Amino acid sequence: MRELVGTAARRPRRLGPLAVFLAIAAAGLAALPGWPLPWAPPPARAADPVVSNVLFAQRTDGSGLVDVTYDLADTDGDSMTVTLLASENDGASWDLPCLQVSGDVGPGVRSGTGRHIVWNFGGDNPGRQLAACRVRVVASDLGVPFFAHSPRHYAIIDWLVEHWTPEMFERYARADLIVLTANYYWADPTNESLRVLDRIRAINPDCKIIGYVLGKTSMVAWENPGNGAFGHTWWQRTRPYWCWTTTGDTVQDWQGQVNINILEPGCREAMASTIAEFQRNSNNKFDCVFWDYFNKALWIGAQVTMTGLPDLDGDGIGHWSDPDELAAYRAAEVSLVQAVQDSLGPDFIQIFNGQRAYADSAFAALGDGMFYEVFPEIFFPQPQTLRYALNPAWPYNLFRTNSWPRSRNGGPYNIYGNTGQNRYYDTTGQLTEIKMGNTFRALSLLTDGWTCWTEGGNWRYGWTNVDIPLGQPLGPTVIDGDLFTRDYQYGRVEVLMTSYRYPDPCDYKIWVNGRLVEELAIPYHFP
Ligand SMILES: [Ca+2]
Ligand SMILES: [Ca+2]
Repeated sequence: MRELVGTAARRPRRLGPLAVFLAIAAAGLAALPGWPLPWAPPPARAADPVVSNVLFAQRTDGSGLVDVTYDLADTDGDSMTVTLLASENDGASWDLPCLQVSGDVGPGVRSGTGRHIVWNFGGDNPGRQLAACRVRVVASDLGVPFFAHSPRHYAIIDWLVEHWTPEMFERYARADLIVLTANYYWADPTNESLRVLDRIRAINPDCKIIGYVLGKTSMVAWENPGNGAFGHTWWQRTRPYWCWTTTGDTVQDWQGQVNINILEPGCREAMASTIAEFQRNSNNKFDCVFWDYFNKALWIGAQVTMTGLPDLDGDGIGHWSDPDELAAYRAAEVSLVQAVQDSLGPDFIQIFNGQRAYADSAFAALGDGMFYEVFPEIFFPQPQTLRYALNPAWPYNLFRTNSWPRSRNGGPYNIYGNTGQNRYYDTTGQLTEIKMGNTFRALSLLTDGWTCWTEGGNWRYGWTNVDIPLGQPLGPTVIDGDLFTRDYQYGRVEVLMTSYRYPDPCDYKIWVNGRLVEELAIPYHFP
């Protein structure tokens, strides 16, 4: 991927009937290195595409159309995917809508001089007058488009991905936050030499990359050194702290995982120091850890069997009816988070999975965000789950919990995710998958949360088909009965709860500058 910026000249030219004018790129082109842009070019490969001579000019016929020309070269002859981006703030952000484009843009663009894009600026930005504008042309020879999206709250959670290709670096780098399983990146010979995290950051320096770690268990499979050096070290160092039941059985809360006793200071020390040691020694340095997970008490998956009751303090009283043990368990979670902060500093982000942070503001404030797993099925009372999540009168609503975590590290990072799949027959009789990430995006636009996409394994709902920029919010969400609306710099989002009942998603609409660009109102969807 390579890109260049057309430099705006200070020669605004007023147009006719549309009352739209736009600064016109004169000649100057800017090479990118050193520019404070959201995306920097990745390390050069022999056959990277090269974009040059980006120029643009608005037609003077009153049509509002802008002609963008550029030269495109790829020495190994790849077909390229070209994305046009625009900025009205001198490149501080690139979310000025440029959705209505034609010509040498999108997939299938070949090398050549004088490539030509027609941008319907007047259609995308009716009535807007700009004294200065910049455009960027981004070309990928790996088939990846780089649309602007806003707010910059797109997350990918992929606990399964382990093997990387050049195409994947570009595809994943479109997100603003990525959660990856730390054991696949710390001390893994292939991924250490690949420097996976640096490659993602080379494309998107603003992307926060988070290492998934365990908050209260060890993987049984990590006894085998072949399943990862970090995991095996974790297994060895926490082996003395396995949890036992009242009848002497081992405690498991999920298949393949054995619980470790975080009530023991030595166990917490082993966990925190192992995380800190591998983070410091690895080429793949995460911005943070994602803890899986912290609840107020142990929760045992239905598929796990054991005899007796978990008894972490060994007093013969089962976990759930032992007030001292429950208090100690909650205190141990706090100590564990503080131990990691003591080792890696307050700038090291910590995100909590699990239901404790959803309802405990003091605990949430120890970290930078929380993950709403299986959202909104878990925690929110069914079947009116989202009605609670968006109700300001309900104590754990998303507007309120988003104010609990720290903001010093760019957060809060409250992430809405669900790996399930939901389908319906649309108005044409076609079985259609609801892209839950798109639905969660509408909710994120209201609540300043993060919409979550996952790829790989059985999590196949992929990336959004509607990267659409709205710019910055102009104010808080306005609630009028079942209708939730919020205005943005370049558009508006509307969520309607009237026919909502989980698992059916809520209806929503998104406009860009007065034009409807996205709608879900089952059985209808657009686009
Ligand atoms: Ca190429
Ligand atoms: Ca006990």
